[in-house]
Amino acid sequence: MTIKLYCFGESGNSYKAALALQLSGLDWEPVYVDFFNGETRTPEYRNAVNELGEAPVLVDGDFKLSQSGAIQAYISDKSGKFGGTTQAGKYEVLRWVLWDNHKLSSQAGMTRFLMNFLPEQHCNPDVIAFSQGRLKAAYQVLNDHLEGRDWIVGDGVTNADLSCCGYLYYPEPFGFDRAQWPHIDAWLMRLSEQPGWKHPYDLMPGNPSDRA
Ligand SMILES: N[C@@H](CCC(=O)N[C@@H](CS)C(=O)NCC(=O)O)C(=O)O
Repeated sequence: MTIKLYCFGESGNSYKAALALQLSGLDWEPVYVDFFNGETRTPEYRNAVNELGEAPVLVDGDFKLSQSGAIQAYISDKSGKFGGTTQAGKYEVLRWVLWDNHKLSSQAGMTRFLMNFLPEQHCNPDVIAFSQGRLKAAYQVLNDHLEGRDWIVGDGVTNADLSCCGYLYYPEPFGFDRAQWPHIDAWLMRLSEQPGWKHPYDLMPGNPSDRA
């Protein structure tokens, strides 16, 4: 049965799940979530799709799951890929996924949203500067970790990579300049060379140009 992923192109959190599905080789298809017209806030979405009011959501037959990190773990269990190859490696992958969800992607997603998708009158430059400061510290951690390594954990792609990259391929400015972080830059390039890799706007429906 084809796995469905509720997602939209602008969503880096959705991208983490979509990319894991895509690279796993599992049979899947996207279901477009009209986030920018408020779909995730409707009672229908919360009742039928996700009580948390978020994308992504994976549906595999009768099984439904939200939270990109949980979805990635499900994909790993089903495909045997990206979850880490040893017991210690599995915890190491989980450690980086949790770090990403807290320190990297949540900040990057919010900063990108404030700088690109929110009407200008609602943007607070102090909030943006604060978030960018926290992000800089996160980029430093990731860049330092990637020095001398191809992948975040072990010697192949894992959910640690598929999580941390969630917002880093997007073209909209949010203060992340790949050229300033050479080890992150090389790692993003390496990941984009994996067979089947696609950019978020090519992998999921929905693009800022739809609203232009
Ligand atoms: N920790 C969650 C975050 C999910 C999330 O915040 N998704 C955003 C889109 S990127 C969303 O649906 N937000 C809806 C809202 O805040 O109303 C995950 O990793 O899946």
